[in-house]
Amino acid sequence: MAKINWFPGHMAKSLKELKNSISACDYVIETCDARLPLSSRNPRLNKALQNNQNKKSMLLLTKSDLADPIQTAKWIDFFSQQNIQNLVSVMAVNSLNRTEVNKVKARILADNQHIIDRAKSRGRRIKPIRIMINGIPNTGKSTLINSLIGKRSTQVSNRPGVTRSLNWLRAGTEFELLDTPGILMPKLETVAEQIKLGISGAIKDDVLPFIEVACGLILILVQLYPQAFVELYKIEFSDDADYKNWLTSYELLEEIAFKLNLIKTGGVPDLDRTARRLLTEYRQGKLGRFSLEFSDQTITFPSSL
Ligand SMILES: Nc1nc2c(ncn2[C@@H]2O[C@H](COP(=O)(O)OP(=O)(O)OP(=O)(O)O)[C@@H](O)[C@H]2O)c(=O)[nH]1
Ligand SMILES: [Mg+2]
Repeated sequence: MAKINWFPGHMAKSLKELKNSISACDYVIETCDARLPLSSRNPRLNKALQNNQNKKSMLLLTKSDLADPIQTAKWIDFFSQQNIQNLVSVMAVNSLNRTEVNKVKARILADNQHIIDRAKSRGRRIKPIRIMINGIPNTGKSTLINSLIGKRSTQVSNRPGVTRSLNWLRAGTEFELLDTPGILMPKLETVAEQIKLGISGAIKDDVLPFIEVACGLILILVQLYPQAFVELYKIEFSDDADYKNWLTSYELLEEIAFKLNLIKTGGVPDLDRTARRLLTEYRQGKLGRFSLEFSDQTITFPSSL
């Protein structure tokens, strides 16, 4: 498979700006996608920010309404037990749900109580807590900010790479929030990583080979949720076939095309349309709440197509 990488100039520039802004912040919220919490974290970002700054941070697993709730709970335990430097809170959120966002708000206040107490004890005015929100593209940074503020203050889109510059926003008297552009790794190491980020929408669609990415989605779901395709498309699996390779996932894509009646003239399955349909429905949660990574189960991911 061709390498999928996407690291436009604005990301390199933003990484530098993030390093310069960290000293002005009290707290950092790192967003990652609850469906793929490992692959949707950028280790370079954390390293760059933690090099010389000891800011308390929260790891927020976003889009939890799209992820498998059992796996999300396990991921929260997993990260909580990791003793990650400066990490004081791990939570999951559906940023479109007010009750859940209020829980995040309460946790931010609890994590920063020492700042409020210090100001009070010195008889000073309580200043807003300054929070940097960072993470890879399309993990819902701007959406979370709008929900914390309670109105649409920063641009949100289902495409990645929408926020292009750092932007401070005020949320009442309690918080000042720094919206930041999503920053990916300059090079994605493994095919699995590339595929998962392609599926989730973190990589710009223009650089995605849709059919390969959809085959990757099939490959993952067949292993983690063996019943999914039986239930969704009434596909029958044979016991003796190996479903952990690209060829079978390609054949399954063809079968799905027939089941969805996406056929070109001459009776040929329209794989491009089928792949796009599958990915769109997965991203919108219409296929179901399927996570792409489990904390306690690894999957076979053949390296080439
Ligand atoms: N279902 C669901 N969708 C969400 C959630 N959070 C964000 N989204 C959607 O995800 C898409 C991306 O959201 P943004 O807030 O623009 O993401 P971002 O991290 O700011 O992206 P960049 O600025 O490109 O880095 C939008 O279509 C949002 O509506 C969530 O918790 N649940
Ligand atoms: Mg944004």
